[in-house]
Amino acid sequence: MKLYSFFRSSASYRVRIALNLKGIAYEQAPIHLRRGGGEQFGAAYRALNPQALVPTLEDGGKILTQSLAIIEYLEEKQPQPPLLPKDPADKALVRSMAMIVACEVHPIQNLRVLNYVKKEYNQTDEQVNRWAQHWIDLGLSALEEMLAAQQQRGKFCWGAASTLADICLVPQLGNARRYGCDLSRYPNILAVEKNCMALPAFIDAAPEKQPDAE
Ligand SMILES: N[C@@H](CCC(=O)N[C@@H](CS)C(=O)NCC(=O)O)C(=O)O
Repeated sequence: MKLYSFFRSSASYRVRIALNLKGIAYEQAPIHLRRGGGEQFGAAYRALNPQALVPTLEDGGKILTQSLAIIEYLEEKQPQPPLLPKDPADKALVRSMAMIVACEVHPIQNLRVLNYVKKEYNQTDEQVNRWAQHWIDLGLSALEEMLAAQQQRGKFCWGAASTLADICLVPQLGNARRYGCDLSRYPNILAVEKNCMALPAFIDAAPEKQPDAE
């Protein structure tokens, strides 16, 4: 498998964690999101991913985009270890935690959104950071409440092994720190992060460990 990704991209980071958890070997094709105006906008890459976003996964000639779709593909192709619980209600809970990050928080603090806010509305870097912080804090506060409400929570967002929820959460925390969010307000989230970051699958997927890291 070949993963088109950028070391600092949290959506790419999600897929790297999932591949590592499942023990699937892959090569990386780095796409630099800033160099030369952004390599994601090059014609060759856009032919693979018309949205001009990373990640893209190539598997035996098949091209897959959107990190959650890619992770669900990996889950179906190689079910062990599972990244989603079996029980439908538990599965919905895990997906809902993942979607807080992937559908509500991440899309509105993404590079292209921040660039648009900055240019179209003449905002300073500080104002743009405040925009990012606002949406990240809104999502993390909800997630923190959901974690606190689970009476029998294990070491992770749900249960005794990492799931799709952790895969989405951990990379988002990197973004949160980059934009100056105060994470001390989220003790349950920080405890989950600590437990995840004790696992090789998460450690090896970290941005600073990637071949294109700066
Ligand atoms: N929903 C997409 C989001 C992908 C995405 O936003 N990728 C970012 C990096 S994390 C990107 O490629 N940004 C480039 C840009 O904004 O121009 C997914 O989960 O794959």
